Amino acid sequence: MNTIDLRSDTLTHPTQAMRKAMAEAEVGDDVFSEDPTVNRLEKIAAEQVGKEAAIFVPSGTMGNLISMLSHCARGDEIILGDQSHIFLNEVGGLAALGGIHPHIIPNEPNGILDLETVEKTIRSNNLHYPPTRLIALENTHNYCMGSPITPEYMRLAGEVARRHNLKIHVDGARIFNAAVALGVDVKDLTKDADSVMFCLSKGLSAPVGSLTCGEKVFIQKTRKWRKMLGGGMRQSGHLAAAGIIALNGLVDRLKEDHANAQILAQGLSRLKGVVLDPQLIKTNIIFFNLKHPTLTSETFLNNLDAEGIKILLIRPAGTFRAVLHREISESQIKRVIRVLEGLVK
Ligand code: TLP
Repeated sequence: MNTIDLRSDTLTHPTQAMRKAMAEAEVGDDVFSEDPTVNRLEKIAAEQVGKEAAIFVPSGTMGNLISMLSHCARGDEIILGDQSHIFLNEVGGLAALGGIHPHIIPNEPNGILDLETVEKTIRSNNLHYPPTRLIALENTHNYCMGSPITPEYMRLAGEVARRHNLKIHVDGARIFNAAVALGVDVKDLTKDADSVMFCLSKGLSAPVGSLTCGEKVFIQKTRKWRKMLGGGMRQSGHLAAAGIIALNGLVDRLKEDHANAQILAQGLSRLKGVVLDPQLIKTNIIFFNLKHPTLTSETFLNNLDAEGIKILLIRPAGTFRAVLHREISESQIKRVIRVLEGLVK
């Protein structure tokens, strides 16, 4: 039985073309900035998101952290959403390692931060307050149904930031999903941001790595932080080679994952006890609640597991996540729906 693993798009394996490119990559020591493949990947990444420079890092978490460390000093404050990955899932690195104060405001259901609330949250110049330095946004917004954030919102957020002399960082782990879903160039989603991190290792299927992009001077600062955190890699061109294949060939196909997510969401929404509005699903991430009279979360997961289907339990009270990716086909989705129909009667 083939496992249908819907826990995350991080589970994707490298394609054959990636494996070949990785094996054959021309490499050097990247700490000396002498790995030609890493240099090429960084150039392509910067060009694609419309920034001056980029840095290749081992993970999205490190890409976000070095961005925050480079924008802020100890004691500075960042405004970010209560559902953001940085706040929920990055081990509090900004506070633990950066001495940066997170000022949390609620995410709207579609992942944005209400800009009036942001503006009210920005600190005035008072002896008692930490200085607000940065607004951190997330696109697509993982925990808000994978919602894509629009260029128009980014433009308005940029206006707020500039009015108050703040920077904007975008956790764009899945920003290419956002661009594909909205039918816009990714640059339209990044031009109002000072820095953007995106991942190669999610829907784009590369085995390892993320990029942080921004102005040259900013990226120089991030290099120092990356080194301090132990992220100075050596012949990392072997990894970067897969990233080049991803950026040059695997972006457009993300729309297949979005279409499959829609099929699964429609199927799920018809099941007894499942709470989900499929219209809210715009990319590859589905969150749903199970409120079934007899089926517990644990039994639900175990029964699916016995059928070779894996989804992620987010909250024991019955919130689940399913993420579509390159290794899940439409026929597998249909099988998942059939199994679910048998289970949730
Ligand atoms: N997200 C992972 C888990 O950590 C939850 C996933 O399976 O979705 N930003 C966003 C929006 C993310 O979703 C993730 C990973 C990251 C940053 C961190 O990336 P990595 O895992 O490469 O450190």
